[in-house]
Amino acid sequence: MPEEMVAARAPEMASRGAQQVDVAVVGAGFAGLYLLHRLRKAGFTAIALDSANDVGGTWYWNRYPGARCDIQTIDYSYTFDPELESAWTWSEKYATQPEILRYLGFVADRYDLRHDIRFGTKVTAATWDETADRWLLTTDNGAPVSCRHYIMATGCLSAPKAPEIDGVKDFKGEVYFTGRWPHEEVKLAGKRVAVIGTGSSGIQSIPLIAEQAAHLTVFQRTASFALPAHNGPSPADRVTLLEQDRAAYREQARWSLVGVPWPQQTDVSWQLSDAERRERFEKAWAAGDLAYILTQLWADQGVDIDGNALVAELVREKIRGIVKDPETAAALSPHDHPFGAKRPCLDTNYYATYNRPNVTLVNLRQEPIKAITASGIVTDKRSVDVDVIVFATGFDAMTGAIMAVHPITGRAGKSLSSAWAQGPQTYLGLTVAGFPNLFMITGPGSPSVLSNMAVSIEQHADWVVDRLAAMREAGFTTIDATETAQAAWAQHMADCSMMTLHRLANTWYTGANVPGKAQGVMPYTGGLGPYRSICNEVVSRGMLGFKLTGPNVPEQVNDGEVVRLQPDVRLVLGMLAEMNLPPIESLGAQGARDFVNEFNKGRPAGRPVGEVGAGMLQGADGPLPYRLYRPATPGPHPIVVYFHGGGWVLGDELSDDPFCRDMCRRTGMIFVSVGYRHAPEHRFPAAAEDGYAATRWIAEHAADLGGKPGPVLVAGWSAGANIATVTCQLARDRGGPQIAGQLLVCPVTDCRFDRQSYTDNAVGYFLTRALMFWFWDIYCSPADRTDPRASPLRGQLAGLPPAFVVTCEFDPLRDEGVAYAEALAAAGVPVRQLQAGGHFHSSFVMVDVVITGVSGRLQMAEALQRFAGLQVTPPHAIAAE
Ligand code: NA7
Repeated sequence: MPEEMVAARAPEMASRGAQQVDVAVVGAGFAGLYLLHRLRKAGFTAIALDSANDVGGTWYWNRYPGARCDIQTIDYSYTFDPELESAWTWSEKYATQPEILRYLGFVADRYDLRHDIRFGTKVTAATWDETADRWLLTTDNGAPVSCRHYIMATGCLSAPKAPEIDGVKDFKGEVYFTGRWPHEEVKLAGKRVAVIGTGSSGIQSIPLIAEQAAHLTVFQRTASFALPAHNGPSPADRVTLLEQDRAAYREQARWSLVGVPWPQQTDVSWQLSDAERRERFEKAWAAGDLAYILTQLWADQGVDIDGNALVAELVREKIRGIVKDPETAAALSPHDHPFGAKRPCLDTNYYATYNRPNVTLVNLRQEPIKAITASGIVTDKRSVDVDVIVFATGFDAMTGAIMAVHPITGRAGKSLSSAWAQGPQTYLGLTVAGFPNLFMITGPGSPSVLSNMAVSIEQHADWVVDRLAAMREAGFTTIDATETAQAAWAQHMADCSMMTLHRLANTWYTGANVPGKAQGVMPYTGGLGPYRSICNEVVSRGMLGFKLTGPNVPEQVNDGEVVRLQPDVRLVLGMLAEMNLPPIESLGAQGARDFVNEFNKGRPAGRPVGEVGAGMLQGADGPLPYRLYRPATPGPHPIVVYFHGGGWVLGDELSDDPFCRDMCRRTGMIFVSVGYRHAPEHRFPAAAEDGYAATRWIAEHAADLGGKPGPVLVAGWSAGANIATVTCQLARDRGGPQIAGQLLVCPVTDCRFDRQSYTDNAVGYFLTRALMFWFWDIYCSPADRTDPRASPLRGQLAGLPPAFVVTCEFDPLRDEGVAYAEALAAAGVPVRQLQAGGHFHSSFVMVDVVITGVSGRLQMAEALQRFAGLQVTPPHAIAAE
């Protein structure tokens, strides 16, 4: 038989004698057990395979001293069956590994799962058989398995990482890995022990090892943040909350960001005094709860480097208070990553352990390990002889268990390791294009380790099993993600990763702990609740992003991108939609103004600047109010004349207050926000003429305002950007003042409504086409609209100051902004553009709400600084103010 024919028939031959099931699951931990239960209930034949000899998954292997969960056990439990919940009571707030293992055994027995689990069995290869539309699994123990669907419930932390230190094999003493701790008792009494690694496993085990060992030497490369677990009985208030309304508690957890029902924190750090912040921190420290301290201090702690630095310093202060030797305390204090960007640890007596006379800390940042020898560990500065080395060096996390454990071959012979050579690519963290009928539970691209795993696992397993049941119902036998959907998910993941600080730490979240591994934030940072809603949306939009096939039904390909908006924009628009607000144009001018004023009261207050002042300036036809924002740095500063948004009808010099504060801080310039006149009381050209007159007045009074004499700059958002650029045209034509540059954010530049963005974004993105019609009608009669003072795109553009033009993808005004930038460039004006993908009209002015707007404002600030001839401020310098 020719070789190709042999190869083509290989799966068929191998599948002879194979165990035939609908679904095979790898792993018998939290995820594998629940999957088996659900699959069986849904009428599928299913088996699980696990290399361990019992259930438990990560809790089977990680049996080192002190191993416990770090999410409270009342939350770290299955929730699918209320009877199971009442049949099991945890003995402690954070259960030990043996108790969690007992729980999983109890679950396996209660639902009679064991007889469908092949223990002591490793999958050695998984191959998609294109002719049969089935997966074929070979194993190291017993028959192969032929299954329609293959689900990796392999856990995120199940492939221990190699120690990467020379000489491990030469060591003559005992060697243990926390992730593969022996089942029999390990006797450390009287021995000299070394622990390498100070992540959770090291931090949990070090205090207990120190109690037994004659001497313990801890080798620390990166200091972690650790907080006292205050273990004991489950806190009464949490238990009461759960028991009062179990279903509501669980539901709230399911829709929360991290899978534990804590409310969303809204106070931002700079709104709180030092004393208030300290009080909150002390409460969190006393609570001994990771989910609490990571979410409940202040709203900006996880998203803003300054808000985060406050927490980090408070933790370091605690470390200094506990550890007596200042040098050891300093070495134990993390300075190289934001708090929470690497998983903080829950400990019992960790820092106090370093006060013991039999414990030594070796700071590998100052003296790296050179080698392990027959008798111990040699660093740059010393040689430490030991009897035992414990490697608490972590895991090839998230992808290790999926990719490195066995070869997985999908369509057209493509291997998963080649598909993921540049980093994991998934759709929803659940599927991989080109690998039909393969699912991952808590894989890369899912919230997984950034959430309460128990809640994530149930969501994933439910979603997968429900999909399999729906496919069966419809006659489909294969499901495969489309490349478009997968690429869009990668973009969404990248957008999400800009919202949090995880990207700023070298951790197992990013793959940085494994030499040579592709780098990038692997878990989904957009939060569990939003993730759940996206998975639901995929289904409600007809399995968006999937191709489904079956022998007797037409193929269904629903290609597309499930999330195109920036993650926080999606949340904001979702919240607005839920509020069911009346269309602004239905409220009348005064009603709309009242509405906007009321609406603005709910937004985060802007950050402090050096000084905020108010005054009156001379407009085109009388005095106008202004608001002045002065930086904290020594002046005189260049002045930016700012025009607020609001369609020439709404808003005032205060209405873009957070934006003006933010830009004042970022640019180091004075912002003067002008209260120009509004329609319908003052129609065109009142606002335009006021803009010009105000700019002239401010330029003339620059020194009195504490500003730098010389050219001013102009900036504006929306209709304010219209006024800003009209001002530039008038200043050029009327002999001054000199303007050094213009920042135009989502400008109105033309009175035409037939550009594509008016159609694409007519409704659904807050600024609607109907609202723009209304604004134009109130401001300007049709006969006047082609006047360049209303539609600056129709004016002469040559000789205008350099411009930075910002447009947003989901904005009716997008295309006229782009057209203006292009027209400026064509007229020889130096112009740069920011076309902000996934953003909507209000993205950049919703400071501290739309977090992904920060990078855009950073670029705007750089542009203004360049226009003013200033040095561009590096982002972190702002914190110093
Ligand atoms: P982690 O958190 O990855 O910690 C591993 C530790 O081992 C960490 O301090 C590493 O330092 C250190 N390490 C790794 N390799 C070396 C070498 N070659 N030399 C010195 N030090 C090394 O794993 P854990 O098992 O503690 O915890 C994993 C998760 O389990 C935890 O987050 C909880 O979710 C439960 P590094 O940071 O790489 O400098």
